[in-house]
Amino acid sequence: MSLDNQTVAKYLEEIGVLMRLAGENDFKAIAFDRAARTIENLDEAIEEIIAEKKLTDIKGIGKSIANDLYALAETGSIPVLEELNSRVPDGLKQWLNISGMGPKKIYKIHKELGITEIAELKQKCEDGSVAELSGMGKKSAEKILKSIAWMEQFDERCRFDEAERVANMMYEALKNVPGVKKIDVAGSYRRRLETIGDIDILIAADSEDVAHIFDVFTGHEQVVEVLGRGDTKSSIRTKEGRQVDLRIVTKKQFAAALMYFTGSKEHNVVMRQRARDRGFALNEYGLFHLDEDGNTDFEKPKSFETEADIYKELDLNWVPPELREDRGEFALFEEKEHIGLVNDSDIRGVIHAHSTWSDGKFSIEQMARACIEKGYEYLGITDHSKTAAYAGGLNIDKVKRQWEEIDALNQKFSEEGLEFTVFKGIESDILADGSLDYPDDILAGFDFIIASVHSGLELPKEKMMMRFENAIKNPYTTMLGHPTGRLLLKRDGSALDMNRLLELAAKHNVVVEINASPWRLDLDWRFGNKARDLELITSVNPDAHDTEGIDDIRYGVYIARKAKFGKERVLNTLSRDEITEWFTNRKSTKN
Ligand code: DGT
Ligand code: CA
Ligand code: CA
Ligand code: ZN
Repeated sequence: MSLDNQTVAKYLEEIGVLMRLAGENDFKAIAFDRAARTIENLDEAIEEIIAEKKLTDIKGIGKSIANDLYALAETGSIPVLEELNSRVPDGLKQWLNISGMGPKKIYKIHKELGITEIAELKQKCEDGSVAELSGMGKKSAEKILKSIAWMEQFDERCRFDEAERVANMMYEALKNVPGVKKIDVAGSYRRRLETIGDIDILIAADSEDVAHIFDVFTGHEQVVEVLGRGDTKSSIRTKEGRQVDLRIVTKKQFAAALMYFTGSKEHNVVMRQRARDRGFALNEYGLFHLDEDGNTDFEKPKSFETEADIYKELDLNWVPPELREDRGEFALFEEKEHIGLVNDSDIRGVIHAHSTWSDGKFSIEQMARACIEKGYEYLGITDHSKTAAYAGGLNIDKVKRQWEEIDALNQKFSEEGLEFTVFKGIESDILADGSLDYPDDILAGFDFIIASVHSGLELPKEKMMMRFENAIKNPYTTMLGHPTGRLLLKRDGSALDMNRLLELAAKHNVVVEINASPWRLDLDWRFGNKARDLELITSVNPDAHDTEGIDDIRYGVYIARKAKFGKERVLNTLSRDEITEWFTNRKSTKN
């Protein structure tokens, strides 16, 4: 098996978590955490070090962990992990999905109340038993209940990135099966919705190939349950608990079926009405003439090859799937062939990234070199500000030393002939009264400032709006970070009057980021029309805490498209020179 550093780190991390769930000495667990961090940040490939049996040469890796990893490389498993996995009750592992529940807290409740299932935990929170435990209290019990409710409510949905893994896996498994003429993923996945219910795959094939294709689908190694199988549709559940629907149609029906199963339902309703208004019936099988009684005349199909052909028949240009939500796309595409949505390749630089100076996993130089490798022209580094002490926020002294490091780094890049700039940014907390986290003379030293709320997210709407209004009016604020603070399927966002917030931002020339982390995707695309009316500028920001996190930008681009942003309204589509000038101008025209 191939073992990259990330994979090995994940194994070690899992051992640390399970040890705590098993109530073992924290020292042992910490050793695994630390080894995981070390290996993750290693420049050399861990696989080679394992092969050379030189693991104990690495600082922080003792003999015992080294032996665990040798076993992993040889046998594909780690005995201590296997043992922990069988010792820790499965029910307890589920508790980790409850937002705010760490393994130590879980073990404590489990041990003191003798329960292992989430249903039991719920009951013990309700009857007051959890509140009575030392270090807990009524508030904690209520919080746990709320988190469980959240979890249950959203159990049936998952984040886009989770769906993407499953969708890609099934797509790859099916695309080359004999008889598959066309294949596409439809549904909310194709519309790039931020959370996905089930995954809808569509295949075009002849009827004699259907049974065999369904066999491959339901027999896939990741399938744990076949939910149903008919002549044209089959549904399964994967190991991760995701439902996948596969529909097989004829090649002739494919375009209509793809459009139908891409949805959204709301978009389809309007399309069907447009068809009727023009004497047609539109359904998943195709476009047909209506007979004199107004019924679908299946004998009289209208021919078409592609989705675009169908749209054309209904006096529309092809609507990109992201926009099919009945939110103004019909008016736009009656007129225009396209509306110039931003693309992945338009993004020229990376804004909003953390380094080891605060809670990131890599140095500024490592982050910068990763950006260079990925073809970007600049990196706007934004570690946390001083109030975010839990995330290693920078005091003034550290800010100044970071600036020196960035200056030196830019010097080094230019000596190496690299046309790359690291900009001095900060992710400043928006404090309780809406002020930023440093005195003005320090704020003035940054190239740009992202202002974000990280505490007091649950304040009443008026209070939150007051904070944001002050932050927006602060001349040093360049952009707002993750405006609602939501964590998808985990934590609700702050109560905000988003329309008013966007109006204020536009008025004061403040950019509102689309935080591209698949956990956030915040600004919500549903405010895209408002943003468009206001000519608001966004920036598609990965909020990267490691080099891999930089790639989250593409999720942000999906959302920016869904929110109808064109390249001209996305800040980090500017080139290095352009954005240097933009930052300079922004600073000199403090409003
Ligand atoms: P999801 O799975 O909840 O994230 O959202 P979708 O949009 O993927 O919904 P799903 O899987 O129930 O159905 C896929 C598409 O099929 C949906 O977007 C539109 C179409 N569709 C399904 N049921 C209906 C229906 O009753 N009426 C109409 N007009 N379209 C439907
Ligand atoms: Ca779906
Ligand atoms: Ca479905
Ligand atoms: Zn943040």
